[in-house]
Amino acid sequence: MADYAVGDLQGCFTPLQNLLDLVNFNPSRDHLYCVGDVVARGPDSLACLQFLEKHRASVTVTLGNHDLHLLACHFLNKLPNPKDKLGAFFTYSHREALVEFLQAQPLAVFHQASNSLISHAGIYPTWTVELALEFAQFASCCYQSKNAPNYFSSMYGNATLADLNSEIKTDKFKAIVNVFTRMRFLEPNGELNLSNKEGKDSDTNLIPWFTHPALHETPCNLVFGHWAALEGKTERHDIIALDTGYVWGGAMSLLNLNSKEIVQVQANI
Ligand SMILES: [Mn+2]
Repeated sequence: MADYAVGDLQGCFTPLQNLLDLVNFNPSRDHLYCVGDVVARGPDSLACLQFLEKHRASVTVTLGNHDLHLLACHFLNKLPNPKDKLGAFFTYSHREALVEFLQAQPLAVFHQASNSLISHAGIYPTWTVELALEFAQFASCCYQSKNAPNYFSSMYGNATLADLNSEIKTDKFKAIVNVFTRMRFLEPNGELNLSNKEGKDSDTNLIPWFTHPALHETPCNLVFGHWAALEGKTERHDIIALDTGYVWGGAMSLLNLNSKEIVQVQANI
């Protein structure tokens, strides 16, 4: 029995299969955590979702910005960004079960056996595990409620840290989603900077969330994806970046949560 975490699939199904074969993944015995962005940009988003849904008892996805975008398009009857290559998904007649599977997934999960918190973009540096899970729970209650369309329509745009404690539920939802799914850098005042997507040393005025002094001692191991420009490097053994940019010509990374061993499949370009 082993538990694995895989970096952003971004609609790339073949390398996922290759990685699972490499570790002899057995869904009746093992568990797969996807750090989110299982869809978009790559060629096989539909196949990724079909596979994950088929093995849903052995799969957990911590939703990423692209996964939420797919749900938003579904619930708001909007066309996805053509760059996301989601056409096959939105013309697939049995997509309801896939939507229902994705909507049932959390924004963050704590893996007890390895003392790891898994989420798409990370956690805000000052958060405890308990607070992170509380925020994740608040947000999933929003997008799993009958008011989900309302929350999806208010999801985009900047929010401030103060909005995390807002009485206005849609503002609080947006602020939580921004931390868990869109965060890379913080401004010197601690607010999120959502525009810089480059590497961690690209702007010395900005602070990568995981080098913030509050994380000098992490509350637990932190496992995340989302930031391909890091190329898997955080210079910390307890903060593990799994998005190694397969869809951009890099690699897909699979972490054994218990042993911390990582196996990779390289893109052939
Ligand atoms: Mn992402």
